[in-house]
Amino acid sequence: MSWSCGIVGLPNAGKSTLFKALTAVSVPIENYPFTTIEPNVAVVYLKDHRLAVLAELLSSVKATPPAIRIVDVAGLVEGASRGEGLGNRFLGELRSVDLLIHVIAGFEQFAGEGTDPASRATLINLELILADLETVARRGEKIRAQQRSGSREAAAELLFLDRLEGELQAGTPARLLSVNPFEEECLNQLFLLTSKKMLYLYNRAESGAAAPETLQRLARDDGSPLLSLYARLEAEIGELPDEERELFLQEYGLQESQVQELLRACYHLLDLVTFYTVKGEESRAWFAPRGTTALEAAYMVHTDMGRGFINAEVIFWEALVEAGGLAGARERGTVRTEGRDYPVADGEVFYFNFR
Ligand SMILES: Nc1nc2c(ncn2[C@@H]2O[C@H](COP(=O)(O)OP(=O)(O)O)[C@@H](O)[C@H]2O)c(=O)[nH]1
Ligand SMILES: [Mg+2]
Repeated sequence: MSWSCGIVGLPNAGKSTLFKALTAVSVPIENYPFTTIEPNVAVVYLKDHRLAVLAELLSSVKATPPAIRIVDVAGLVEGASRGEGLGNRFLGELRSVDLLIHVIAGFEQFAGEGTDPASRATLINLELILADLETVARRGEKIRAQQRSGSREAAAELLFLDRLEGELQAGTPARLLSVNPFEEECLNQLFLLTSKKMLYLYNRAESGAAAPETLQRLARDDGSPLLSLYARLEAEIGELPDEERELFLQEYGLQESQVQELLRACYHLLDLVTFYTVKGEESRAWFAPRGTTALEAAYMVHTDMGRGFINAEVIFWEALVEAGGLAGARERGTVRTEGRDYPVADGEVFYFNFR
């Protein structure tokens, strides 16, 4: 299972520039260079200092950090929701992502046009809402037929669809709706674009002005985080050899590439936790949704581990490091044995026992 973020925004907002920056700053590791699946899809690895410490302690030959898929969703323009041009294909691509990175240009080229960044962001949000309204209408037609044959559940869903339609028409993204468990189920089946979490990314000008108040307000009202970075600079940093990168960052007064910060923000927004496994010569970090059980984690690592799951030996990564390894930790009694329903906590190392 892997998580993916789709980059959306108006043409020339800097989406492809950001995509380039993201792929270039991905952690270069042996046998796992960043993988470009398609020209606009890449797998990037996140830095994880805990994994680095673990891998060193356990003398792992290979340390595999967790990955996130990035999709540069070109072509989301006005009219995309009506399937104009390549609209349909791109909306299809969007449906499969877990989170939207909404890029808004803040550089001079756009400033001259006199449109406010917030109203440009609203334009894209509107396209997403229009696409969702179509989805809701299609579902409504299908359910109405069922209702005529007397289904009570269909009647209840129709009631919800009506409310949903009204909210979308009023400009409210589906993720902001409060829903009961039944409605949540209805919503999940629709795979709406505005159900996805969104992160606003202000592609700031070189001068480094912060995002304007209007955009800050829009993000706040939306309940979504707003970050700002300079995409072109980040893409340039990505092209530098490692040894020059450090100097370049210092020159700009940056601790590290802000792309890592962006990826971390995505990670938090997706509400993931990180767990670790050690197998033979490989230490590996995994992302899992908060609340994932030990059994589900075992399945993520290998279907055989899930199928034959007996239990899991679990230890917090720091305790493992302090004990100098699993044998030492067992002696100290800091390794716990947990069953299938144990919820994975962030930072834990799992040794699965299976038959
Ligand atoms: N001045 C400036 N130009 C940028 C910046 N980011 C992107 N651009 C330029 O804007 C144009 C469009 O960028 P691109 O990433 O292709 O936008 P996309 O259409 O959203 O994919 C290109 O000529 C970029 O070089 C930036 O931060 N500052
Ligand atoms: Mg582009």
